[in-house]
Amino acid sequence: MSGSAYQGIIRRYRDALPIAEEHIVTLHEGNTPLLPAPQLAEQIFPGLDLYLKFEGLNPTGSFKDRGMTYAVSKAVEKGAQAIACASTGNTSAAAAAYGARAGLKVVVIIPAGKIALGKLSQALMHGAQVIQIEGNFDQALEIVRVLANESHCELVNSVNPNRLMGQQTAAFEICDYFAEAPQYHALPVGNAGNITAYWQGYETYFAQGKSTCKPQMLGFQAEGASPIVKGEIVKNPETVASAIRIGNPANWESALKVRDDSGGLIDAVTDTEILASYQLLARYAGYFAEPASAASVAGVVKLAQQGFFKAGDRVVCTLTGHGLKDPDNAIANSPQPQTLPADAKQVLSVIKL
Ligand code: AN7
Repeated sequence: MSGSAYQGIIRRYRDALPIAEEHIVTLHEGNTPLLPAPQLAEQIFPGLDLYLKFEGLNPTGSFKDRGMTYAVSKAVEKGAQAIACASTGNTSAAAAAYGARAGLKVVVIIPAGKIALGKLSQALMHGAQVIQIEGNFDQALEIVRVLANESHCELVNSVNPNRLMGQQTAAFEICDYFAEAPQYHALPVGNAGNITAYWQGYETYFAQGKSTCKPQMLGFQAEGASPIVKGEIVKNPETVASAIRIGNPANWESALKVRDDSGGLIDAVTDTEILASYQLLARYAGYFAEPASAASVAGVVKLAQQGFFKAGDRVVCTLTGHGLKDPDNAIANSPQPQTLPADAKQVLSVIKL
C-alpha cells in the first residue's frame, strides 16, 4: 500500500490530535463526502447553496468514529484495559468496534428497547458487554459515570474531551474542501457534543488563519426531547429519532455558548418534520440517513419557511448516521412492496413508467 494512502483522522490531522504512532487505534475513519445537494435545495429553498456532510460513511456508520479513534487511542496510551459508555446506540457501536480493534474490554449501557436495530447488532457483533437498563439514556449516563469513578474503566462518552477533539476534524475537512468556512452549519443536537466539537474545529481553523470567517451554528433537537430549547430537563424524552432521545444533555452549557458565540440558534423540530426530511433526503439527495440526522435538514426547512435564508447562502447539514442503522423506521415510513405471483403479465400490469 502506498505510504500516502488515507489512514484516518489522527494521521491526517496530526497537529490537532497529538499521540505517539504506536498508540493509534484507527479504522481509517473520516474523509467523508461533502456532497452538493441542488435538487434537495430546490425542494427547500431555491438558490440555497446546500451541502451534505455524510458521516454515515464512517466505518461504523456514524460521526462517533472520529471521536472514538482519539478517545480509544488516548485510553491505550494511558494503559487502560477497559472502556465504557452510555448510549442511544451510535456511541456504543463505535466504542465496541474501536475497543475490539484495540483489544480492550468494552461495557455499554443502553436504554432497553430504544436502540435502533443496526446499532444493537453492531455492539453485540463486536463483543461488547451490553447492558440494557429499564430506563432512558440520561439514567444510563449517570450509572456509567459511577462505574468510571469506581473502576479503572475509561469513560468514552462526549464528556471525555478527547472525543470532542476527534470530532472537530469534520469541521477541518469542510474548511479544507471550501478553503473557507460555510456561512451556516446545521446539525442535530442530543448531548450537544458534536455541535461543541464542530465549533471548536471552526474556531481553531479561524485562529490559524485557515478560514476568514466562522459559521453560524444551527442546532436542532427533537421537540419531545428538547431540553436546551425549553431551558429545563425533560424527564421522559420521546422522539422517533432515538439517537437524540436525550433529556439532560451532557454538554448543555457549552451548547449555549456555541449558540451565542457563533450568533446561531438552537431550535426544535417535530417528529413529523424529521420524518418528512428523512424522506426528502433519500428521494432528492440520494443519501439514506437515520432519522436523527434528518433533524438538521428539518431545521433548515423550518428556517427557510420563516424566510431565514437568502439566495446564495451556503449551508452545510451534517448527516450524522447512516439510514441502514434503523431499518425499522425506514420500512415503517415507506410504501410497502407489492407481492405478486411470479408471472410477467401480472408483474408488468402493475408497473407505472
Ligand atoms: C445519529 O450514541 O448520544 O449532540 O449515545 O447518534 O453530540 O449527542 C448519539 C447522538 C446526532 C447527537 N445524530 O449528537 C449516543 C448518542 C446521531 C447520533 C446525535 C447522535 P450529540
